[in-house]
Amino acid sequence: MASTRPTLIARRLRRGAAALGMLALVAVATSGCSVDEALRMGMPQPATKEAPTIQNLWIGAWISAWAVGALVWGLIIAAVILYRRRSHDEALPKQTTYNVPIEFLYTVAPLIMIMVLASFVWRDQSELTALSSKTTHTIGVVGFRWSWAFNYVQEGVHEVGTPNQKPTLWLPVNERTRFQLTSPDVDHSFWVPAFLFKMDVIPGRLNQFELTPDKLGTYPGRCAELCGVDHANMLFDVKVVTRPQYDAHIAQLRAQGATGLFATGRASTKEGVTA
Ligand SMILES: [Cu+2]
Repeated sequence: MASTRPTLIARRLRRGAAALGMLALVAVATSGCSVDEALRMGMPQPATKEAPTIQNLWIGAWISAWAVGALVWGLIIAAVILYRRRSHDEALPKQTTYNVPIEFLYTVAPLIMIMVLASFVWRDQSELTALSSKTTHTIGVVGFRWSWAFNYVQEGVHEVGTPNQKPTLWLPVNERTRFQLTSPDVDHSFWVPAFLFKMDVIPGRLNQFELTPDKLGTYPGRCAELCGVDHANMLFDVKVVTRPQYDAHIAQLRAQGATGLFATGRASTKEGVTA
């Protein structure tokens, strides 16, 4: 005796789900990602105190996208299987048009989804871009065609790179640092992937943010805004070190004569940036 239709459909749906699961496993296994990386959805290991907030927002967005995707794909696959044409002489079923409640549903449901996602972005972005009233440590970042200069504002020394010689920004670990971004020429974007954070560097504007690097190490950074012929060479490194190592590096810069601050391209000094 053959199985009844509902059990047959259930079995096919289960097989389909198992095949999709296997496919996802193979995709992760062959992508070269470790399980840890796959769980972070491709984000690098976070190296600041604030980075987990960004990582959670990213993972949360993926989970909700997958949940919505699974619901939509599930409904499509179920409809294809349950309402498929079963014989050649089967008539076309009654077509549904101008169904106001359904049209209302698929207008309002995406709106609600977007509003929920936007509210999380709003909450985290406000927290991440808030500036503390008292900052102990300030770095002036100057993005120019085509490299970077880093001004150690309190210490009064600087470091400048060239397209052939990438500069290194030294930061003391576990100290909240304010970054002041300026450009004397065109738009650039200051991006350190391990900080899970980037911000545009705009001529005539002062963009600021604060982060607390909390893991010792050297992290690559780059310009994330196509800015001209040598954009690809706007590379730099960030070295997160202990306070004594940081002080030793500052003393070394001073001994090399890299005193004073590199020109930021801004005329105004009211936010504390020296032009
Ligand atoms: Cu650039």
